[in-house]
Amino acid sequence: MRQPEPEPQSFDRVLSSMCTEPHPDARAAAERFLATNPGDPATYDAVAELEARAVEGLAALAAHPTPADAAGYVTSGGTEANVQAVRSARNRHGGSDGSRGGSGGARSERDVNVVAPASAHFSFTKAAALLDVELRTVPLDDDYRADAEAVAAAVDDATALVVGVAGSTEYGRVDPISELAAIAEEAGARFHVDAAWGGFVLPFTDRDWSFADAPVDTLTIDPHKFGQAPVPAGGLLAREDAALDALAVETPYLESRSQATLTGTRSGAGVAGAVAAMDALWPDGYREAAERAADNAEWLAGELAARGYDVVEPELPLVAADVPESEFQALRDAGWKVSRTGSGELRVVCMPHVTRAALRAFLDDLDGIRR
Ligand code: 0PR
Repeated sequence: MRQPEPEPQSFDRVLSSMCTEPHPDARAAAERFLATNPGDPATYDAVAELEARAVEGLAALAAHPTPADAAGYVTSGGTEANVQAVRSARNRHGGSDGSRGGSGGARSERDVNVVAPASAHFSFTKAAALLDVELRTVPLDDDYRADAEAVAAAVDDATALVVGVAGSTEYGRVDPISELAAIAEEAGARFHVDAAWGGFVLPFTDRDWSFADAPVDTLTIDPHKFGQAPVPAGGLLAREDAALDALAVETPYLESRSQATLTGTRSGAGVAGAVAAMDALWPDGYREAAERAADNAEWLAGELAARGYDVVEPELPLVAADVPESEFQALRDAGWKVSRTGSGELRVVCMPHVTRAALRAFLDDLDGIRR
C-alpha cells in the first residue's frame, strides 16, 4: 500500500542550520538536471559545461585573479572539499606535484601533518583519519580565532597544509588569513581556507579571506550553504591546476582520461542548481542577503544581551549566547530547531530564510519560557 508522502522540513523555525531554502531558479535548474552525471563529462557534456561555469562563478566570488583559469569542482559538500584539500596537499608535499600519488613515498603518511585551529570543522578529523595524516589542532585566541603564534609554533618540515577558517561553524569567526598564509609559505606548506559557510557573505565585508587577499592554494566555498543552492553542492577551488592534478586517478573505461573528484557519479542537480543560484543572485542578491543577515544577527545579539544573556558578538551572521539548558530544552520543545556550541551556547545562524519576524517570534517564546 502507498504510504502518505512525508512533508519536508519547513524552514519557519530552523535557526541553527547552515542550509537554507534554495532560490526558485536553482530548484528548477536542479530538477532539469536530475538525471545527469558530471562525473562522466564525455556523456553528460551539458552539465560538464555548467560545472565549468560553476567553478568560474565561485572563483569570481573568491576573487581569484583570473576566475576562468581557476581549478576546482562542485563537491558533495564542505566535507568532501576539505578532505580533498588535505589529500592534495599531502600528495604534493615534499616532492614534484602528484608524484607520491597517495600510495606512499620515502616516509610514511603519518609523518605528514596538517595544522588547523581548534575551530576547524570536524571534516578535518575525518580527512586526517582517512588519509592517515596527523592533525595538529592549535588553540584559539580569546575571541575564538586561530592564534597565529600558536600556528607558527606548530608547523614544521612535515607540515603539508595549514588551514584557516573563514566563517567558523560555531561562532562565525574569520581567522587572520594573511598571517596564516605567510606562516604556511615560510614552512613550505600549502594553505587552505575553509569558507564553506562564509564564502557567500565575506565578499561584502572588509575581511581578508580570498585568493586576492593572500596566497591561498585551495579554498572551500559551498553553494548549498549561504549560496542558496540545493543540496548537494559544495565547492572546492584551487589557485592552479596542479592542486587538482595531484588528485587525479586514471579512468580506463571512460572517454575522459582521469578523474580528480572523490565521488564518481555525482549530482548534476547540484551543479545546475549552483549555477542557477549564482546567475540569479551574484552579486546584488547575495549582497542583500548578507546585509539582511548581518542586520538580523546584530539585532538578535542586542535583544539577547538586553535580556541579560552573555552573547558572543557576531562577526559574520551567527549569534551564540549562553542560554541555560532548561530554556534551551523548552525552545526545542516549542519546535525551534536550535543547536549548541561545544561549550553549550545556543547558536542562531542568520541564514537567508531567517526573517526578523521569525526572530521576534523566537524571542516571544523565550520571554514566555523565562516568565
Ligand atoms: N566547513 C565548515 C566551516 C562548516 O561549517 C561545515 C558544515 C563544513 C565545512 C562541512 O560541510 P558539509 O556539511 O557540507 O560537508 N557545517 C555545518 C555543521 O556541521 C553543517 C550543517 C548544515 C549542519 C546544516 C546542520 C545543518 O542543518 O554544523
